[in-house]
Amino acid sequence: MRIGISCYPTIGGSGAVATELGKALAHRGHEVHFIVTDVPFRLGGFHPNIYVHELDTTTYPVLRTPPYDLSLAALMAKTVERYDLDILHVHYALPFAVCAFLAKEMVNDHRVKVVTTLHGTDITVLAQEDTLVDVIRLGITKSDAVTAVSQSLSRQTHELFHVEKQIECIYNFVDPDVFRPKAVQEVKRCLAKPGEKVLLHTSNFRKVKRVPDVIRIFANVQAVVPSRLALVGEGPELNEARNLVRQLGLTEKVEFLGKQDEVAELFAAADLFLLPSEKESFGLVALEAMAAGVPVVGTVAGGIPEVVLHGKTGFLAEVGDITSMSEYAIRLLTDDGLYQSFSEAGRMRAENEFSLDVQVAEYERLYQRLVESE
Ligand code: GMT
Repeated sequence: MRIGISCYPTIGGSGAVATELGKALAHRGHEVHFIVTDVPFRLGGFHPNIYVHELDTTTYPVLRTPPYDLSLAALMAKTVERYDLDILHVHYALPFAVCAFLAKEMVNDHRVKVVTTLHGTDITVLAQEDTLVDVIRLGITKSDAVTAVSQSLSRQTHELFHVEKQIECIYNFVDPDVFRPKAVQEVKRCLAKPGEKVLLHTSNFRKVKRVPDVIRIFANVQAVVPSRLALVGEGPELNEARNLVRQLGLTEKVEFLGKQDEVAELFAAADLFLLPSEKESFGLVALEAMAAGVPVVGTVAGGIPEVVLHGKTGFLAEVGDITSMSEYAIRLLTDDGLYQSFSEAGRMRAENEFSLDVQVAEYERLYQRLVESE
């Protein structure tokens, strides 16, 4: 098949999923066209069967802002026509589903099918904006198929947007050959002293991630278990996080690593992953941790319980329950037998339920069904 993919190419779960999906589809012999504002961060080197079409937005003094969405829709339409695309798969309702709808209108007679994958904040956060609800609903209803990355997100979309459309759940995935347990002594030495445990958190440091909870949990843990905290990523709450670390006197024990493209080795070097989010449609980072054999301590928010099995591959508590999460973390880090069983169960769950091969085949089946539905 010939498949167009649009996503946010910057660091973030949706961009990572869209890019890995594109790479996997290309590897399976499909022709993949990324229609994007920048080269996606996870694309890496050259891949046969992959084409990148970068957006060049028009500026003109009369236009107060460049008409980014319209230019993107036009580029989608051109790419559909030029490469005779079968599928246009967009990741994030806003603006991509609406751009894809416009593109389809522009190429009126074309049989291209639009698939929209909902990733989370497009639904759970932007639905709070009255001005955007109708436009997101339009994108959803005009798509030929809509998928969500968890059952929880699919349910929430129905509740918030009152759409009748079927929203199929196709879970996110991980490449178990990339994210796997491995001895990474050098990385570990950079993060901690011998005998210390490494706690890891990676995110875009937005409010919903509750990074201060990560730091407070770590403060409790390090008082009992010799340990360090590695924080990966950056975003609006970064300064607040730095201030809190200073206030709690933890500067020597917390490492701010900033944005990192290659995180598989960091996961492999960690002993525990913390994800205390208040909103999380799936929690790709939790899955990556499990694939690396690292248990997760987090919250029951959104789709996290569909990924992390409480009492088997991690421990989950209510949002904001720092005390329980600290106790769970200490329990895991001080009980070798329990730790080993969680580590193995997490790895096995990632391989069996969420591996790249399993979930990419789900998308292929969906595409095939749409192409044959003419
Ligand atoms: O987590 C973020 O804030 C980034 C966001 C994104 O759009 O890239 O992540 C969302 O999509 C990921 C991939 O499907 C999910 O794993 C994240 O749970 C989801 N984030 C939220 O729902 C807050």
